[in-house]
Amino acid sequence: MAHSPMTVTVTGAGGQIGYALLFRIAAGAMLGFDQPVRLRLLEIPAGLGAAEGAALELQDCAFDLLESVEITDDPAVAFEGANVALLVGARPRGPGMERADLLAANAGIFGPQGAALNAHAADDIRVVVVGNPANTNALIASASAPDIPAERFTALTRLDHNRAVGMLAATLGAPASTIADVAIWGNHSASQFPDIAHATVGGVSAGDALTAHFGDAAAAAAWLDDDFVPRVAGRGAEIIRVRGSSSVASAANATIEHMHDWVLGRPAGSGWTSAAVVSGGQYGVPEGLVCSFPARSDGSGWEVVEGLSLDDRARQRIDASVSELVSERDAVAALGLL
Ligand code: NAX
Repeated sequence: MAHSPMTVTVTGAGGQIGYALLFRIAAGAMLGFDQPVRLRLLEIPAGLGAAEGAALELQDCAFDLLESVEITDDPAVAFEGANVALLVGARPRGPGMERADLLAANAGIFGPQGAALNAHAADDIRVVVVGNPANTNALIASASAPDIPAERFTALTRLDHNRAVGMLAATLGAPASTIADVAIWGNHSASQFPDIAHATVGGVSAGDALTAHFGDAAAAAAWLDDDFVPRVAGRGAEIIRVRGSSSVASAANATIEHMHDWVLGRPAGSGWTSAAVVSGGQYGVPEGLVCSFPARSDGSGWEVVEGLSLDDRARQRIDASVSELVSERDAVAALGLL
């Protein structure tokens, strides 16, 4: 039986990541190759021309699944009946901008967008925030949407997850498809903790595979602490340095995978992934923070993978990232924005 169309709202649709997202969504990569979509593109006035240009190109693709494209600078119009919202547009850090200024500027975007989602989105709305600071922006949007369950607001750490998988695969010379159960904990920032303690490579523990690769356990541990963790956490800056521009295609790909797995479930036997979801207090993370955890989805919702053992090193790194999330939340609350 044919599916009824789903409405997908993309904010910042005229930007770089927007351009890399729209065509794959319209082709079916996000919601299924049999799922018609209606696209709503939200931009600020300065970005409307770029969004209109993308819409012309979407028309020129004549996608079978694309029912309509609507472009607007009004969040109420953009989120009307939305089933899926990808919140990509955000205020970048300008010269001399302090962290509090950045948080406040983004609260001025994500607060009103949360309120518009609350008033206009469909009952089954699912939101992923990509625009930085993504975790706290998701918290702000959720706080402004009291009628939408907090679990429907997530932030993107799938890119960090994929970076960790890719780096492990490249180091060990193993296909990425053989790597399972990597985890990203904490904030989508330099404080995040990419964790391979429970990961496997072709069914073998990643720790054992690294020990074999580096010759002994101490060398493998040094690589993890001095190379892997900082390089995954700093990969965005590395891409800017090498490419001359920030991550775009990989960010769009991760956004599509996050929403695909949330709506359609993860493929059987594929293990867990990472997603920033509202904490229910798991692993001592304060309730209500939007924090990255190892997470599973069967298509009904994200479920944090519980019961994993954490050694002292992991505990310290997770605590450090979570305390950054707490300080972001407190800074926004101090401004009266939560
Ligand atoms: P661009 O500057 O190319 O595009 C952003 C677009 O958002 C612009 O077209 C702008 O007009 C629009 N915009 C700004 N305010 C808006 C508002 N209130 N409503 C609607 N649209 C608005 O940036 P791009 O490279 O696309 O990156 C977008 C965001 O993703 C940035 O905040 C960036 O930091 C963040 N990222 C997050 C990642 C993650 O893993 N969570 C990784 C990639 C990326 O760095």
